[in-house]
Amino acid sequence: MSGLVNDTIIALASAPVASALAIFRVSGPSTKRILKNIIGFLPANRVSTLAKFRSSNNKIFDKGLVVFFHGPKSFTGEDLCEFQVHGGLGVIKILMDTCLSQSFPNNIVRFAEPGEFSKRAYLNGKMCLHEAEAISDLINAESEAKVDAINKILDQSFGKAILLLSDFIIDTRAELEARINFSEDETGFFQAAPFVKNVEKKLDWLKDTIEAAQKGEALSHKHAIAIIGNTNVGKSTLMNRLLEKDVSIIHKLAGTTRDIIRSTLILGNLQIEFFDTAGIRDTKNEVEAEGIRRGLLKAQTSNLVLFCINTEGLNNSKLQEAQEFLLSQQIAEQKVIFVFTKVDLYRERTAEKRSIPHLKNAVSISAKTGEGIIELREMLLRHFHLSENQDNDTEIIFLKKRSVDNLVECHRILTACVENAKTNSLDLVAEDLRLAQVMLSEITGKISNEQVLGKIFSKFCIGK
Ligand SMILES: Nc1nc2c(ncn2[C@@H]2O[C@H](COP(=O)(O)OP(=O)(O)OP(=O)(O)O)[C@@H](O)[C@H]2O)c(=O)[nH]1
Ligand SMILES: [Mg+2]
Repeated sequence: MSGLVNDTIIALASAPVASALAIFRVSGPSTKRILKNIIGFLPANRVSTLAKFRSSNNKIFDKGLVVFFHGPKSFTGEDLCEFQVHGGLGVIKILMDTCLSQSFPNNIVRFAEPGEFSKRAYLNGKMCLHEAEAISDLINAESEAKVDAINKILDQSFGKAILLLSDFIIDTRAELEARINFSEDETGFFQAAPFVKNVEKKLDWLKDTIEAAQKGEALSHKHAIAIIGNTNVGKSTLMNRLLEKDVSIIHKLAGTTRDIIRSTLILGNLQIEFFDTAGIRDTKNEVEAEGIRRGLLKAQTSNLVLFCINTEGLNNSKLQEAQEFLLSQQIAEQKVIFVFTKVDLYRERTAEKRSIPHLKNAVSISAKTGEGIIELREMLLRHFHLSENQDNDTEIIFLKKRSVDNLVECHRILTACVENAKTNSLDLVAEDLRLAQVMLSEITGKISNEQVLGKIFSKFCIGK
């Protein structure tokens, strides 16, 4: 991306398809000149003005609204104007060509690169980097929950909290530098206790914010959940029960499901794609064996695996066998929920109540009666850091992964910093604070390099 702010950039801000209206943006030093050329006058600042638009060969090609924003009070911080024209491709082409005809060697007018309007806004101090990213996310947000989570970033409270934390770090660093460079006679003793207390408060905020961002992160993906287990344990019945529709064939014969059956469910704002798979068993049937292979492959790449085991005959050694099987398939147990199935039958047949092995990541269900299904749904959501009865007050924010990673790293560094403060290792505390500050400033973009910025903004829409 060019860093030449002398260039005036133009872009279609609405979709490049024929439509009733289109919005076309111009930003940079030639904006006024372009405007005067097209509509014959400079409209009042920030007032929507009706005008006739003339092409470079002085023919009227459309009539519409135009809004001029005098820099620096504009989105980009530069002179900026927005044309509202009829959205036919011919009109848009003439408007583009007319703008481009105003390009001169020292006053270039050119098409904007993706994200270039936002990059200029950021470079001109109109917004922090995380806010520019939030706007780009807002454009791509497909659900109401995600829009809410992004707006929590755009309302600036997050940015203010980061700045407060940053200021605290800067002040403490300045104090520490003085103590490192001057004697204690001159500066007095470092008061570790109030410092530690203060940092611990910041750590609490960081922890809450990271959790809120992890919840937000969960909103943006389709989560894949594979249902696996031996034949006939009730995988397809569970699939149908979870989806509340008849997607998989259920039959008392073992080996019913062969191909992977997929179906999507919206659960507590999450988009979940369930995959019912072929029951696992030794088989000479090549078609069935291929189905099993595909099912296990899907389990390996899924975000979560429901490993179904028939409650009847279940004991600790069966469970251990299952755990060893997961290991052999390279399926991490952290992404597995053991689902003990057909618990209704088990209850009927087991006279003395043998206890079902107790595991944190296990749930007993009956897909037939519905027992345990609510609990299972809650476990799925908890796995993705959400709960089914997510009320609106629960803090969910949406941040880019790079920002969440920085918050996590900042939390780790400040935790180490507390330990170093307790042992009065001031050099180490100062270094921890420096590193923590770098993490924060990368989020807001107060310190960043051109290469990183180029990468970030190139993923934006053109015209934004
Ligand atoms: N009583 C009872 N029967 C169940 C339950 N879940 C499944 N079944 C029965 O168990 C049999 C097998 O169910 P499926 O859902 O087809 O089992 P599966 O694991 O998909 O089997 P494959 O596709 O062959 O691997 C069917 O007769 C179901 O009606 C349950 O919770 N309770
Ligand atoms: Mg099945």
